[in-house]
Amino acid sequence: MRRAALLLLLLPLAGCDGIQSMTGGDGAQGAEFNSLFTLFMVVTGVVYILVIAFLIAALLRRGGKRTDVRDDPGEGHERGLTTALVVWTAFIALGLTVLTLASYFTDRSMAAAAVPANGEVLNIEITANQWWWDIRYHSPTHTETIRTANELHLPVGIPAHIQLRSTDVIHSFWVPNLAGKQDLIPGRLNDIDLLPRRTGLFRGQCAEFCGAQHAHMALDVTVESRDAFRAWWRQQAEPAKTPTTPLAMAGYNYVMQRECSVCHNISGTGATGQVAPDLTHVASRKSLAAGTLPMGRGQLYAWIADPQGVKPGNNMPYIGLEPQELHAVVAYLETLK
Ligand code: HEC
Ligand SMILES: [Cu+2]
Repeated sequence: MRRAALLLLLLPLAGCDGIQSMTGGDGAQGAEFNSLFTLFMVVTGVVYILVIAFLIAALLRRGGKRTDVRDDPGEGHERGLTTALVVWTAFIALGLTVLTLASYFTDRSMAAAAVPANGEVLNIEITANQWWWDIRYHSPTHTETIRTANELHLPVGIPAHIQLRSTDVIHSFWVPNLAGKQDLIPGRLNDIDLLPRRTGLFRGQCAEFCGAQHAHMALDVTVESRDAFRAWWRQQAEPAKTPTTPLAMAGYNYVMQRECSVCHNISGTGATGQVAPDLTHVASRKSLAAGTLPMGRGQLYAWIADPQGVKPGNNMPYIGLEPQELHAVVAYLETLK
């Protein structure tokens, strides 16, 4: 029983590792913050232990005996007490000064991490929706923009400046491996800076309760080399390819002629909807519906056949497709690499 309780206590620590972890220091801002957090823990921990130690010492000394308050403990005792109080106050003042200075310098180095030495910075715009992330990348000159959803690609060592908006309720952008949280608030522009320090796959998660599917509002984050990032950018900037098989072609026709194209955008086609995830390269992503399902043929079938069954309450309606139409639509979506 005791052992089970102990194991249960340790359970939250399982969250301290891997792709969604605050302790990895995979981003400059996150690492800075972790050092500050550790310093706060040490200083406040020492103060806490001292206070408790003095309390216990006082209780033991009193030894349960009643002492008469009128008993004069003597002048030496009073002087000792004064010295102790002065030392204690100085100790507290020193502790607070250390924490204040550390906060100030952490703030400065976080700001410095957002400003690259060579002026190279990535401009990204994220709009939160119930319950998915709409993501736009602007080229340095803002002449070219690519749009994707629920996935972030970041080149290692290059600061990313991200503007954050919301179309409906308050959400919170959080990639624990890289940095702290920042809210996305309707009618307001917020921002956050990231500086990834190592390559890898991470998981972001909306961190502000935003409705029934809040838990299904995740973000795949890929930190990669500059070359890999450039290749990804080039591929995302391409319009969708025209399908080559008859089945995929039938799916293309269905998507263009039916309601899908009213909500979804597919670059290079007549689908220009703006209120749903951009599908131009949907099959190149790692997951579907903001991390609800991994990307794959079976999951595409499941999603298109019954989006409300997979993610109840989300803003894609059930569309009654005939089996042949479903085969065709999935075959077309799979070509959108
Ligand atoms: C009324 C608007 C609307 C219509 C019509 C619609 N969708 Fe969607 N679709 C959405 C929204 C909103 C989402 C995001 C849902 C979420 O993750 O919460 C979505 C998500 C998707 C996704 C997953 C995208 C991703 O990156 O996770 C696919 C694929 C998709 N829709 C395909 C289709 C197809 C094919 C059709 C036509 C049969 C269609 N949709 C019709 C609104 C719509
Ligand atoms: Cu949320």
